[in-house]
This record gives sequence, structure tokens and C-alpha cells, in this order.
Amino acid sequence: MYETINFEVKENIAYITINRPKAMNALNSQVLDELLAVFTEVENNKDLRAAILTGEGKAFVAGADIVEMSKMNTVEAREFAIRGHGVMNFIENLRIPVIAAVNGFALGGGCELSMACDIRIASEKAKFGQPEVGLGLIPGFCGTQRLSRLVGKGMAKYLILTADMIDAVEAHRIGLVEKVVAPEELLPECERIAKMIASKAPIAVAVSKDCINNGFNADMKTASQYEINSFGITFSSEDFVEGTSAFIEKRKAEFKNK
Ligand code: CO8
Repeated sequence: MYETINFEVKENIAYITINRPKAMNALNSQVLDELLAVFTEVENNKDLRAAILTGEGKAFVAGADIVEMSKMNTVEAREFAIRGHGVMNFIENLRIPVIAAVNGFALGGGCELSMACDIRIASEKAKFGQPEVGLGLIPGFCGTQRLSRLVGKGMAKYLILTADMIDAVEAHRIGLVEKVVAPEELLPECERIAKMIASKAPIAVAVSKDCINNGFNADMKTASQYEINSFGITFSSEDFVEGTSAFIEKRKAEFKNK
């Protein structure tokens, strides 16, 4: 169904693999369109509880497609950036959490894609960087914004202005990834995290994600109010009744996403 993406569902977890290894999984227009389509499919499947995004071969994603970009004029480049922003925002605001399993190079648009995910787990082989200024352009899939929000303004400037490539351990040290694991442990570890999330109340998970996303860029007073109202909303779910009853009755909760 997709030419550049492998998509699989096992139990309630979606596995999405970008599959363009000959070009290091570079994001061209087709990959971006297919990513949007596959994540729309994920969003519409109410049985899913978490998604894992990874890349086939040596790279997670080695950036936007430089060959395709080299032929773009100003208008086309702007449209390409809009398309990329659309995909990143869709993933960031997806109902269920998305875990980036960063298996190798996550450069430029690839680093930006990983940052649009909720949690980043890196293989010891992963490498991160924003090499754009070396190509005469800038991060255009929201890297100037998401990177500074994740690692701070100073470190974001260091990475973007020098185009330095860092390894997984350094990415972990600066807070760009949450965990570093051996290559063979990457997918099992992501699956373990996905299953932990999947075992929790889906509405509470979705509302927590929404609160963090929408509160992060607001002032503290607005964000606090947003959390207060969201906290109240979870009390109207059947899963709230189930979760609290199960605790009191000393049994395992069975959540229904209701
Ligand atoms: N775009 C297109 N093709 C690529 C890309 C890419 N980003 N990265 C790798 N490839 C291709 C290579 O050209 C090569 O193709 P071929 O076999 O036909 O020659 C193939 O993938 C394998 O790559 P290498 O032979 O270079 O493999 P190495 O293991 O020697 O090196 C690297 C791997 C280090 C990942 C190297 O390929 C590299 O440096 N790639 C480019 C990384 C880069 O600069 N990325 C940033 C791109 S710019 C960007 O992402 C901007 C995002 C915002 C866009 C906003 C829209 C306006």
C-alpha cells in the first residue's frame, strides 16, 4: 500500500518503518505524504495505544532529500517546508504517543522528525545533527524551535550553527534522547515502553500528552488552568471509575478507552 513505508500493527501497537534505505531514508515529497497518510490511518484506528517510528538500514532519516531540494525555487521550498511542518505537527499532536526508535543517522529533517515524536530512544549507533547551514539552508521542519525547546537555546545554537554531528551518548547527555540502548535492544526497549503506555488508561494518556503539548508554549498561569480543566475532564471517563475502583478493590484495572 505504501512504497516508502512499512506499516504493521501488532496487538495495539503500530510499527512504522521508513523504508528508503538506498537514500538513507531521506524525506522526499513522497515519504512526507506517505508519513501523513500512515499516521492518519493510525489516528483513525481507535484500538491503537502507541506507535513506534524507526528507519530501515543504517539511518533513521538522513534529512530532507537534498537532490529534490536542489531543484526547488523559493515558492517550492516554502511549500515543502509547509508540508514538512504539517507532518511534524500531525505526529506531535497525534492522540497516542509516538516513540522514535532512532537506529542510525538522524540528521536535519531526520533529527526534526525524531523531535516531533513524544519519546526518543537511541541505539548506540545513532548520530544526531542539524547539518543544514553546511548546505546553505536552515532547519526547515521546525528544528530551530523544537531543538531549542528540548535542549535549551545555547545548545540548539551550538548544534545548528556548527552543524556538528553528535553521538547517542552526547544526545542523551544534553536531553535530546531519553535513553541509549544496544542496537539489538532498540526495538525490544521501545516495545517495552509502548506496552507500558498501552496498559494505562488511554484517555488519561491522551489528555496528559495534550496538556504537556499545549501547556509547554503557554505562560504558567494559562498552562495551569489548562491542566486544571483537563484534570476535571478525566473524571467523566469510565476509565477513571475503573482505575480508581481497581485500586480500591486491589485488582488490575481493565481500561476500555471510554
Ligand atoms: N538526501 C538525499 N540523498 C541522501 C541523503 C539526503 N539527505 N542522505 C544520504 N543520501 C544518499 C546519498 O546521496 C547516497 O546516494 P548514492 O548511493 O546514490 O550516492 C546514499 O544516500 C548513501 O549515502 P552515503 O553514500 O553518503 O552514505 P555514508 O554512509 O557514506 O554517509 C551520511 C551517510 C553521513 C548520512 C551522508 O549520506 C550524509 O551526510 N547525508 C546528508 C545528511 C544531511 O546533510 N542532511 C540534512 C539535509 S537538509 C535537511 O534535512 C533540511 C530539513 C528541512 C527542510 C526544509 C524544507 C524547505
